[in-house]
Amino acid sequence: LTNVMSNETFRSGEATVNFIPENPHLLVPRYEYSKDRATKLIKYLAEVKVNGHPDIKKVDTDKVFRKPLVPEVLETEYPKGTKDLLNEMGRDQFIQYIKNETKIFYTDTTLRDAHQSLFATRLRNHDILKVTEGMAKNFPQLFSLEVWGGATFDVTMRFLHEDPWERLRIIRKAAPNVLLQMLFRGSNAVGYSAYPDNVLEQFIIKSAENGIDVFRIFDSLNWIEGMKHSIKVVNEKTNAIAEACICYTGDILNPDRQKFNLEYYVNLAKELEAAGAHMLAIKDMAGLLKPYAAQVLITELKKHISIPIHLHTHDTSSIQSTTYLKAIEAGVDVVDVALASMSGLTSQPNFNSLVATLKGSERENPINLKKLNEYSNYFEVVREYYYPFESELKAGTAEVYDHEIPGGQYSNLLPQARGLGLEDKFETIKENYKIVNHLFGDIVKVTPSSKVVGDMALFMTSNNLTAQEVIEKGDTLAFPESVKQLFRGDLGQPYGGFPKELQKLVLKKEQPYTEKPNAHLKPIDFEVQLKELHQKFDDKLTTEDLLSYIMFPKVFEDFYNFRKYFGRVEKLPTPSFYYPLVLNEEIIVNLDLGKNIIIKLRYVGEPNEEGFREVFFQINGQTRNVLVKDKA
Ligand code: 3PY
Ligand code: ZN
Repeated sequence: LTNVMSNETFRSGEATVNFIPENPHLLVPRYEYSKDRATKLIKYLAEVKVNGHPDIKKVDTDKVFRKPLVPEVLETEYPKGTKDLLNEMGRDQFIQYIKNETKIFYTDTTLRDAHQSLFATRLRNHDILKVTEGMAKNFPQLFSLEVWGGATFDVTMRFLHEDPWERLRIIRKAAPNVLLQMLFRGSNAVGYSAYPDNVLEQFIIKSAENGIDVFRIFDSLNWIEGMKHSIKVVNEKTNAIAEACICYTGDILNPDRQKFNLEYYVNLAKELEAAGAHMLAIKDMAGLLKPYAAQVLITELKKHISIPIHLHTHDTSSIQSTTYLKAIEAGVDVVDVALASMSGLTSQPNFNSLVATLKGSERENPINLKKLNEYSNYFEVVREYYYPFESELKAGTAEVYDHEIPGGQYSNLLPQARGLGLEDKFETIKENYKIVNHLFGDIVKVTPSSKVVGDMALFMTSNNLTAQEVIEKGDTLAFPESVKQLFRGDLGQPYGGFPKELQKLVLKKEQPYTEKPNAHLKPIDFEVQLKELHQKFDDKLTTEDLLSYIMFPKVFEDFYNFRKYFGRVEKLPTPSFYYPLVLNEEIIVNLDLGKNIIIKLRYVGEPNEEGFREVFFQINGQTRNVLVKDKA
């Protein structure tokens, strides 16, 4: 039986010969769907219809979304990729292979940093999964796909109501042949504050078990003590690659910015290699590494370390592809890029154009450019769904060399300012960001240290404070909580120490410390806590869920309850997840492999005396209704 049989037009006999060609989805076979699962989803759709999506302030009702074209995948088998090579060769030999190859390797960041930096990390599983298998089959030459970690972990639960572990597992399944990479914030794992060592350890082990092959480990102050433990755990407890970062800030070629000079970075890299890193990442989170600086830095690093070098940047200035060219000439091993339509501005440089540029050059790594363009075209259409989360940046800006705001933070700062009623003062906020950096003694700014600088910049802006006033009135100011945490030592120790005068003003009577931030945190008893988790929620929950709960207790609880009530909203196509359906709009929802249901919005009733509206749908032709409280 197919859905055609329950279609009203078809049953009324009014269908013409064009009816089936025009409505191919009606040929989808019907099956006995779980009423419960479908009911949950229509509760969600009804809620968005009546009250809108809480994350979206203004819907552009004129917007018409195009239909994304999923590129055809011709290969049936997965071609041999880097994951297969790692398995075959083992870690040490694989690392040697990466280092010795002449060709340049690529990491595609489309599924992690690109959307984190362009539209506030909102890319949903639904849009990811349509192309993961195809990307893995078409681009097995990739060094890796960066797909996890950073802000994706909490945002998937918090805003997308998806399980980050599930996301990792399904990506792994769809891309078994290519290395999968994540961003790991050292002592802060994928959170914003330090966790006990045994939580970091368990998190790394579980991430590797669920599919991570490359851990990019950084510390938000470049404090090596914040990274050592994670490097060691990856080394000793997994078969994965520990890629440790030097976070790049300042400008090594600027004589006025010599706090973070060439020698500083080379020393840090040597220490990371000695700590057991298998690869070095230069993490240029704000896109400050200029082309000629990259040439000098890579050349010098190559003289002093023997592990491969992986370069990461953000194209905020619009000139970072030339940084890659200089780095490639200087012998960098891997560069981070994003599919064309997901590249540029606060995201990574353009994958497609770089592949085209290197054609015929000594370090060319041939990749099917036609296919790359097809995947870019797919994301060009998909990206439209996320328009409310895009930053206002229209072109590259040289201002980034001044304010040094990381790409991933930039796309968040404007909404944050808007939330505080400061959106007209964005210029002042950027200026204050720079001023705060100098007040703080010129520090590395990346999650979470960048957030502290941002909080302080917003604080100064909303209170109309100058740098001088911060110092003069400091003993009476109630500094933001995150600023107190930074100066107390909760994020570790900055290079060169904290400015003492400001530290006193911020902390008042409290004493700072210089041990590792998690030195005072009690280890977690996983067995006991898992039991407690089972009691609190249900006994199907796993150690992975416990890790989500330990890191984000409130977010996890909300996610759990949301899913219980609304079900697996990740199954909904993205437009219907974010925007109200229009009357008689139909969507196809794939509940399980090959099991589709068709949901059609039929009617929205007037509010009753208690303010509830009855919303009518058809699910596979059968009428169903739900009651939703109208919050207006
Ligand atoms: C993160 O920590 O999420 C980042 O992307 C830092 O650059
Ligand atoms: Zn980044």
